[in-house]
Amino acid sequence: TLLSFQEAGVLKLTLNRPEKLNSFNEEMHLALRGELERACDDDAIRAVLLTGAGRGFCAGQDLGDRDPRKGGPKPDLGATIETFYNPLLRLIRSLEKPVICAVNGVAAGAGANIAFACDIVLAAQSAKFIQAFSKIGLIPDAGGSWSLARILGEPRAKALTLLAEPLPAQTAADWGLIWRAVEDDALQAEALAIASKLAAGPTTGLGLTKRLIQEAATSDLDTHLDRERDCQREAGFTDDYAEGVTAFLEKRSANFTGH
Ligand code: LHQ
Repeated sequence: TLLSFQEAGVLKLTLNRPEKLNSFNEEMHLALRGELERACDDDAIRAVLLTGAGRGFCAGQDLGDRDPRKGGPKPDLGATIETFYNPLLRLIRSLEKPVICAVNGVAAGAGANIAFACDIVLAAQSAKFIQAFSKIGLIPDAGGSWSLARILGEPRAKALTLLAEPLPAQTAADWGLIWRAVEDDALQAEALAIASKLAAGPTTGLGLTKRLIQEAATSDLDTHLDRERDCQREAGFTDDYAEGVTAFLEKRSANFTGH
C-alpha cells in the first residue's frame, strides 16, 4: 500500500493503492505513519517527498471499508479521525524537516487536505482538489476546515467545502493553496529536484523555519519575536551556519551536513 525509497537524504513515499485512487485503508495509514515516524528519528533523512501511484494522488478514506447497506451499528468516525488522521496531520506538521508533496492526480477528501498540510506542494496541471466531504454528509477533516479557512479566507473556504466542486491545480496555485502547478510530465522531476535541494540544505535551520512559519498564525508579534530570537540562537550554534558563512567568504557553494 506504500512504496518507500530513500536516496541522498530524500525519503520518497508513494501511496500505492492505484485501483482505489490511493484511498486510505488501515494498512496504508499505518505504513505511512511508520515511515513518517522513521523520518523524524533518522538523521540520514533530511526531506520527505509524498506522491501517489497511478492516475490519482489520494481519494481520502476508503469508503468501501464500511458498507452501510450491510447494517450494524453506525460507525464512530471520530475514533477513525483520532486514531489515524489526526496523528498523521500532527506528524507532517511537527516533523522538523521539509515535506514536499507531488500531487500527481485527483486529491479528494482527506487526500486533498493531507496535501495542503505539506510544506511545499506541487501539482500536475491535470490534477484537481475536491472537498468531497459534503457529498457524503461529512465535514472537512484532516485539517481542511483549518487550513482552507486560514489560507483562503471564509468566502472561498466555504464555497469549496459546501459545494464540493473540483478545484483545478492552476486555480489552487493562483489562490495560494499550493506552491505551483506544473506540466504533468515534469511533476515528478521538479518535485524530486526540490526535495533533493532541501535534503542537501541546513536541516536544523530549515526545520526551525518551518516551525516559525507555522506558529506565526497563532502568535502575536511580541511572542513571535522572542521565538525568532530563540530559533536564531539555535541555528547559530549549528555547524551548517559556520559552513554557510565560510562558503560565502570563500566564494564557493556550501556543503551542509544537516548538523
Ligand atoms: C474509491 C474511492 C474511495 C473507495 C475512488 N474509497 N474507493 C475520515 C474518517 C472516516 C470516514 C470517512 O472519511 C474520512 C475522510 C474522507 O476522506 S471523506 C471523503 C472520502 N472520499 C470521497 O468521498 C471521494 C470519493 N471518490 C470520488 O468522488 C471519485 O472517485 C473521484 C472524484 C476522487 C475521482 O473520480 P473518477 O476519476 O471518476 O474515478 P472513479 O470514481 O471511477 O474511481 C476509480 C476507482 O477508485 C473506482 O473503483 P472501481 O472499482 O469502480 O474502478 C472507485 O470506486 C475507487 N475509489 N475513491 N474514497
